[in-house]
Amino acid sequence: MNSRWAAELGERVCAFALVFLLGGGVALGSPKVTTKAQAGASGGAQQPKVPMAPVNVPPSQQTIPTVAAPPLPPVMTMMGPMTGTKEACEGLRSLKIEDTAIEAAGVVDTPRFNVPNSTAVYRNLPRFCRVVGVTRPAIRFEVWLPMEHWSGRYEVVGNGGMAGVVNYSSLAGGLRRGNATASTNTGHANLPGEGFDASWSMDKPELVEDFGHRALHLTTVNGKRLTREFYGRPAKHSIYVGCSKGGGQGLMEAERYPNDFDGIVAGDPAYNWTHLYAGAHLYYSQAVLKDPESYIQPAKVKILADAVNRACDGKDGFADGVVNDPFSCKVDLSQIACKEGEDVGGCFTPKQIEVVKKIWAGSKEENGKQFFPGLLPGGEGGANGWQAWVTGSAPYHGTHWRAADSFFRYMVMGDESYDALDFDYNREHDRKMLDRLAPMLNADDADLRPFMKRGGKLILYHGLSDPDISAVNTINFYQRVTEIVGPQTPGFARLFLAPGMQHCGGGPGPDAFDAVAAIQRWVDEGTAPEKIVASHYTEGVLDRSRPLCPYPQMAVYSGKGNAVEASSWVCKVSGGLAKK
Ligand SMILES: [Ca+2]
Repeated sequence: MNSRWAAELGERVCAFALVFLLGGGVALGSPKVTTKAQAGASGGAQQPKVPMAPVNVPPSQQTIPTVAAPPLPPVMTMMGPMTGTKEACEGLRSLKIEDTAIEAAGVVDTPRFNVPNSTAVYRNLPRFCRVVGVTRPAIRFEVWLPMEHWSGRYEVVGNGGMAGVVNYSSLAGGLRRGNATASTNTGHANLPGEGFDASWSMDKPELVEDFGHRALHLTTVNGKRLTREFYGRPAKHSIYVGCSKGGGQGLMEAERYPNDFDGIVAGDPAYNWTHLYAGAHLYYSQAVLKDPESYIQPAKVKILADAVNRACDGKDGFADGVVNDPFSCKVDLSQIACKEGEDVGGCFTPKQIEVVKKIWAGSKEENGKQFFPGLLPGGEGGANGWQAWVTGSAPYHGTHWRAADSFFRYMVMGDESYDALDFDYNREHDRKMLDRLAPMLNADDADLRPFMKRGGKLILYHGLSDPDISAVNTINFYQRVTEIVGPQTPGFARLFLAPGMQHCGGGPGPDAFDAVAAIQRWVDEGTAPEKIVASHYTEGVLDRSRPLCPYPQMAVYSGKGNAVEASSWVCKVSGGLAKK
C-alpha cells in the first residue's frame, strides 16, 4: 500500500558530482565550542528537539564583537530622544509601525537573559535594548539592539522545524557579534517542546502564508526600522543567518524579497518544502514503518554505519570515521544481510535491506523522475544520526515520522484523524492537497539574478551526513542557479559541503565553523570565501580541523603536514564530484 514512488533498488552507487579542497590553519587548543549547531531530534524520544538555527560559531566569536565599534553619533535626532540611549530604547514603545504593536522596549543591563516561559538562560551578553512586538495577526518578534559597540550591521536569524518560537539562541549569537538582531516566531506559537507541531495551521491558510514567508519579511522590514530609529541611522549592511527551516527561509528571502538582505547564510536548507515533507520525511517513514518486519531497530544502525565505514571511510586516505566522498561510496549490503539461521538481532533481514536501499535511492514519481533525493551514505551513527531521524527509539518515534505526521494531518489534509501513511503522491487528490501549499511554502525558484544584481551574496552549506535533508537536494539547487546565472555564479553564491556533518551540526566530521564571519567579510569587504575552516571537538577538545571548500571542490590531503590540521589540506575538484 505504500508504493508511492517506485524506489530504485539495487546497489547504492553514489555517482553525483562534487568536490572540495583547501587548507588553512586553525589554532589547535581553542576553547570549547558551545554553539555547534544543534542537530535535530534526540533519538526519537518523546520530545524531539528541533534543529534550531545555525550556526557553528567558534567561541571566540561568541563573546567579543568581531568588528570594531564605530562611534555612536552623539546627536539629537529630529525625533527627539538621544539615540542609542536608555531613553531612545524606551522611546521605541511609541513608534508607529503599520499593523504592529510594540509591547515592550527596555534596556537589559545584566549579562544574562532568562528566556520567557523557559529555563533557558543566555550569559555573557552585552547590554542591549530589547524590543518585543507583534505584527498582525500573530507575528511575534524581538529585536535586540546593542547599547554599545554596535557593528553597524543588522542581522535577522531564522528558525528550525515548524518554528513557532522566537529563536533566542540565535538572537544571543547575533548580539554577541555586535549586530542589531531580529527573530520572529513566524506568526504562530507551537505546542511547548513540540518543534514539528503543525496543529496551529488547521484551517488557517493565513497563518501558513505567514509561516511560509510573510512573517520573516515583515519582521525584517520592521526590525530595520527599529534599528534606524534607535541609532539614528540605518544599518550599513543587513545579513540573514539560518539553518534547516532557517536555511529555507534564507532562500525564500533571496527569491521573493531580494532587497531585504546584502548577505544570506542558508544552511541545510528546507527550501522545496512540500517535496521534502512528502519525498523525505514521509517517504522514509513509509519505508521503515511499512510493516513490523521492515522496521529497523535503533541498535542496528551501528551495524549499517560500520559497514559504510568499512567500505568507504578509508578511501579518502584516512580511516577517521568521516566519509569525505559519499558520491564515490559503494556499499555491498549483502555483508550485513542475515545468513541462514543467524540471529536476526545482529544483522539486516531482507526487508530491512530493502528499506536502506529505498532511503538511499530517494523517492521517485511514477514516470521515474526523482521527486526528492535519498540520504547519502556516511555518518549514520550517533545520537543525531539515523537513530534520531529514521528509526526513532521505537516505531513512530523517528523525527521524520513526527514531522510528516503533524504536517499531513493538519496542514495538508486539515483532518485530525488523517493517517499520513495512507498518503500517495501518485493519487490525484493527495497530490492536489499537497501542491496547493507549494506557493506559500516552497522557495525553489533558482533564478537568483535579482538578488545578484542588487549586490546580494549567498553562502549555502550542507552536511554530507545530514540524515534529515539530503545534501544532494542543495547541490541540485546550486546547479540550477548555475544553469540560470552561468559562470558569474561563484561571484555571488557559493555552496560549502561539510563531510561527516549531520543536520546543521553533529556527526563525525568537523562541524564548528563560522559562516557568519565569512558572509560579513564578503558583504563588508567584497572578499569571497575561498574556504571556510571547520573544526571538530570531542568533549570540548579540538581534535581536528579541515577546510570546507566551495562546490564543486572538496578538501584533499596535500601530502604533507599533519592531517588533523586544516593547513594540510587543499581545495580541488576530485573524487565523485569530478566524475559527475
Ligand atoms: Ca575518512
